[in-house]
Amino acid sequence: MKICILGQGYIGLPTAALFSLNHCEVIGVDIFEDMINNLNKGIIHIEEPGISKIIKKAIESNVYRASLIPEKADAFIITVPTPYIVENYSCDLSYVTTACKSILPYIEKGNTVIIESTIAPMSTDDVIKPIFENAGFIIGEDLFLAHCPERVIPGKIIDELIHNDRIIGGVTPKCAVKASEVYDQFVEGELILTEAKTAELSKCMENTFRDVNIALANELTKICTEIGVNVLDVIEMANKHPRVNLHSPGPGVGGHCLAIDPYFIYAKAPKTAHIIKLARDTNKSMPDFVCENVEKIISKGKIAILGVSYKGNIGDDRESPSYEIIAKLCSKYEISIHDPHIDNPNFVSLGTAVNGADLILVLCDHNEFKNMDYDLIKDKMEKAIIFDTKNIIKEVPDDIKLFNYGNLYS
Ligand code: SAJ
Repeated sequence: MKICILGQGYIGLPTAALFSLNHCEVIGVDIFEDMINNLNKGIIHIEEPGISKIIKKAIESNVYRASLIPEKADAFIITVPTPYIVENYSCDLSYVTTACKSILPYIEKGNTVIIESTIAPMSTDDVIKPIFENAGFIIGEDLFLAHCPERVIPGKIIDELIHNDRIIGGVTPKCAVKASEVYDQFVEGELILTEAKTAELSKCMENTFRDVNIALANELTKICTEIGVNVLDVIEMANKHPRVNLHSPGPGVGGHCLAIDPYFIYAKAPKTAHIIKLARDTNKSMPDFVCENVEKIISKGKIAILGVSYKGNIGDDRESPSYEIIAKLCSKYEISIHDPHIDNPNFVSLGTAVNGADLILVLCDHNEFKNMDYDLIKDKMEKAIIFDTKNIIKEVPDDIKLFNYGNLYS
């Protein structure tokens, strides 16, 4: 089977890697020329375990090629970004529709087109299907169109692409069957056939579920700080209940998924989706909460920011709350930034970041921050104080003061 994948980012590239490992010929298309040239040399732009080795092998065996232009194939998979439109929170389908239009010269009768990008409910039927119908195709008869949302977690993408169950939302039942034949090449989880609109809303709701639960934990943190209870102890105790799973509070919710997808549902039913919007607002308020508490700890001086990735152990800083926190703090404090997973010429080593700092502000749960070189920190800081917003530092030497969400009230 020949597969053409549009978008070679966090989802498209690992998906291309797995098809190429499983006897398919894969063309990976993207609009960034440098990325395409690098990919063809085996240079990978994302930090994700396992991908680099598979892509290098696939290039050597001529089963993977990156290109700026699509080619004829049996199946086309769209994995391009879907931001939200700031004015009304609706799903910006422009990258998806552009990608769909770009394959029109290459698709032939019998082909399958799959949208993996997260999209608002009804997008496939109302917006994407007409693009192919207007080009003369009859969906379900001579072209098969489906929405099959990706559900993988960065850091474990290869494993989850293979083992997670997969929702296959066909525009018609035959479209779903045809799309499932594509994933059958490598997916070992269950392929669950349904309608496109059900697949769209299921995917948006999965991320909304997580966002709402994180909001609950963040709200609990604010309540506990207000009334003087250790929120981390409360979460630990409550989670001993067999049917309770409070999530972890933090400095906010980042990434290209949870911080965006709930809005797609909200925009469809703004008068009804109260909890969904409130959860977004609560999570978006966390950078302010962090800054207010920083000000209670130190009123001036230098802050060493540790971590700008949107979550631990990945090199992805899209929608990271760290940037909002930095923007708010930099008018009042001197800021230095250290992140071992992000390549940025303005970022510095741990030693340089903490040198002369009055506060270390941990904003991301990279493993490197869980147990740091405390001798170095004590050496470089006059009075070592750490504020850990991810609650990952369990123990520090007696002469280092550690704040986390559990003791902000003290
Ligand atoms: N976070 C918390 N507290 C928690 C869990 C996460 O504050 O208890 C924060 C993280 O620090 C991060 C953000 O939430 O800033 C998102 O991280 P995440 O690990 O929850 O999720 P993503 O965005 O990396 O991946 C999610 C996953 N969705 C669900 O778990 C329902 C993944 O399965 C999806 O494929 C992905 O979104 C996507 O692409 O939609």
